Amino acid sequence: MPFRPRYTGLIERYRDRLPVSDDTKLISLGEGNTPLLKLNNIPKVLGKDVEIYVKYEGLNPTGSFKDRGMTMAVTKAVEEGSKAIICASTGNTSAAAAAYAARAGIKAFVLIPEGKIALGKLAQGMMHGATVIQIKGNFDEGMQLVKDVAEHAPVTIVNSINPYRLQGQKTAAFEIVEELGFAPDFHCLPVGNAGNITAHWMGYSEYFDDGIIDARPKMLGFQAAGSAPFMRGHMVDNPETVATAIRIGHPQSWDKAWKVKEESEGWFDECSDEQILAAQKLLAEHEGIFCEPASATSLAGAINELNAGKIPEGSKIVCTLTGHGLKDPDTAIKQSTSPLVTVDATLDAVRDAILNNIAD
Ligand code: AN7
Repeated sequence: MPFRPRYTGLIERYRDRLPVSDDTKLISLGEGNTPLLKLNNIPKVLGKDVEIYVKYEGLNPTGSFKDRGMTMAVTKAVEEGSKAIICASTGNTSAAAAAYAARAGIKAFVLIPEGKIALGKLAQGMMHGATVIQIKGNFDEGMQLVKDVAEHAPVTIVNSINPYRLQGQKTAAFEIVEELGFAPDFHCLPVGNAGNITAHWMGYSEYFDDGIIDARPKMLGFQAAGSAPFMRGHMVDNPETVATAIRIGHPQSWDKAWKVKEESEGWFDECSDEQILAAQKLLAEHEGIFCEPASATSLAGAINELNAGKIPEGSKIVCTLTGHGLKDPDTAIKQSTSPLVTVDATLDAVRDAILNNIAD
């Protein structure tokens, strides 16, 4: 029997809505088609009458939503004859770039802020054979260096300033609409460079313009309080947050994101690191869903807006969980309060460990 893959990726699925031709060779790892899960327990824990759905983008091939954009960016880079790609990254973009470059048989160069990327993401970049360049600086400085160096070397930039990235990422909105049968009232996203919120709005708008949905969601963008240029109204030079994925002070899609806010009648807000970690834990402990800290910013933000009455009860909310929790095991273990019990390898000791903990 011939090999017939069950699912061949988002470009194949949405071919007529993406900039590819019949002859384009697709570089794919079977990305997209991620679960949309309705939260069963958290609304009860919060005491709120709301429908919250999470789009679990951590189940993409490299563990984040970046794969949606990267399959498009690398497909087009290869089509245009490029032999090398480059990006600056807080971690997930570099992991996706490294993997898709390996798949395509081209080179990847990734610039990351030294000491400020989660362990799993570093492992991915190195394992997929990218040249990992750690800089003694942050993402924003890395991004500027990438733009400068791309003028002097034969490399294609695959950060979200590459327009094909947002084209790929808009497909997340298509999937949500097809699964729900409507657009949610509110769509909550973590915001770093603001590429993803822009891409989602493009997707919803395309379906709206084609009459597939009759309303679009209010787009809510949430930032970590220490890295919140959209809240400050200007760029931030020394961003800090436990959510290293969104430790970004100079968002690349600044103008586009303000436009999304205006057009969708949405807004930006900020979450403290404590709120972000609490939301991450809430998802893990009450729903069995493990996302990385940055991703939990979408739920942390939704909870804040519900508590403030800015999202009314009865609303239908989608939160994008952008990356998998396994990306950042260090932060997870550091904040876990679950019992880790070490005992002798005897029946008595193990029985006691169970009896001591069974009451919780
Ligand atoms: C898990 O990898 O910018 O607002 O270099 O990894 O589209 O930037 C990561 C961003 C949210 C923010 N959640 O998305 C990078 C990078 C996770 C992320 C974001 C990122 P944008």
